[in-house]
Amino acid sequence: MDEEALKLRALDLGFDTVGVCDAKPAPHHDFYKRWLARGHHGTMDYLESHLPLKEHPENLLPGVRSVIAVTLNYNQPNPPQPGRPRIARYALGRDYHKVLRGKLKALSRWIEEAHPGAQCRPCVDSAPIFERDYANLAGLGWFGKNTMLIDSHRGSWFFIGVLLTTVPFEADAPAVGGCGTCTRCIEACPTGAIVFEDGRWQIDARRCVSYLTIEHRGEIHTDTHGWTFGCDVCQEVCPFNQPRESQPLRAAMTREPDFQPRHSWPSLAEVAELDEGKWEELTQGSAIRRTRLDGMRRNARVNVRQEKA
Ligand code: B12
Ligand code: SF4
Ligand code: SF4
Repeated sequence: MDEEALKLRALDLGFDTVGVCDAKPAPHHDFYKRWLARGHHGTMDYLESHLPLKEHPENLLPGVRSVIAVTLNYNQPNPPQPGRPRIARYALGRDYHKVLRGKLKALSRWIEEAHPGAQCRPCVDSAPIFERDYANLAGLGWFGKNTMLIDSHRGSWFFIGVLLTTVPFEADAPAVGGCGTCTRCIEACPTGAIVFEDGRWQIDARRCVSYLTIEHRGEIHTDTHGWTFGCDVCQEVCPFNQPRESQPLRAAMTREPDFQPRHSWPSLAEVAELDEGKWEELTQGSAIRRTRLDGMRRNARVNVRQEKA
């Protein structure tokens, strides 16, 4: 099938970039294993139980030949509002799992119509696959010291989705690039979560504000530096995310209507005491649900305490 047609279809569906790589074994599975062995995943036990499945996309779709990787920009202005919850940009609008999955399903249908008998499997975030690695192999970006996948022209404010398919498409070349001598994210990270070990910069999730406010259960004993859900500091400071005249796509705003903010949140003091009904209303169809009501209340309490200190 014509790769050109596939890519045009993906762009038509609203994705910002698309690339293809062969369905080969995960290139950095051993590094990931050592990252887990160091305990950097904290209590994200699902990452450990996914370990064997992550070795090869064949484990997710028998007969898979190609991995189609896509990106979708979620960037939008997000100035801090004193006294209100500080929510990372990726979670301001509709849950990205739903948005990307819907578009990837439409792409699957298109492939399956052209190739009767073909099989496809969309993966967004929660499937056991190294999304950044396959997106890198498909030419969509390289690894920054903050571990984000960075597109030299656009920056890193994008989600990644992958579509596994039994149809063989011609592969693109992997993306190349690098941070050079820059260390801005490492200096700016409020909790020192970007650490150099095992020959690479990586995140010790146990210190990362994003992990603490979203994935961690139980009390938070450290400062979350004003963040109530997620954290964007290591992207906000990255030079690849600063607007630049010679790079018109860099730091561009999202074109996805579903990512527009859905609600205006009540004050931190109110969020700290939020009831079930209001929580349901505020988080319907939103990725914020991941932290659960008790997590969001806890995060707001931490913010209130820190504002007073
Ligand atoms: C677990 C997880 C987290 C954890 C851990 C983050 C981390 N950096 O590992 C926590 C909760 C902290 C987190 C936070 C965030 N996350 Co997150 N997360 C994931 C998830 C589910 C798995 C990531 C993973 O495998 N980590 C394990 C470690 C070992 O990965 P790593 O350090 O990046 O190492 C890889 C590379 O360095 C490479 N590598 C290793 N050795 C070598 C050697 C060479 C030479 C090279 C070139 C490469 C290489 O291979 C390694 C394995 O993949 C992915 C979705 C998915 N299924 O992939 C989303 C994902 C990475 N997250 C995403 C986002 C948006 C975020 C946040 C921005 C959300 C927020 N605002 O709060 C933050 C950013 C924090 C940060 N700086 O990473 C996006 C990233 C998009 C992008 N442009 O990169 C993803 C891809 C989800 C998606 N579908 O869009 N996340
Ligand atoms: S998301 Fe925040 S806490 Fe986590 S590594 Fe980036 S700057 Fe540090
Ligand atoms: S801030 Fe600098 S070091 Fe960090 S990811 Fe961006 S370019 Fe790389």
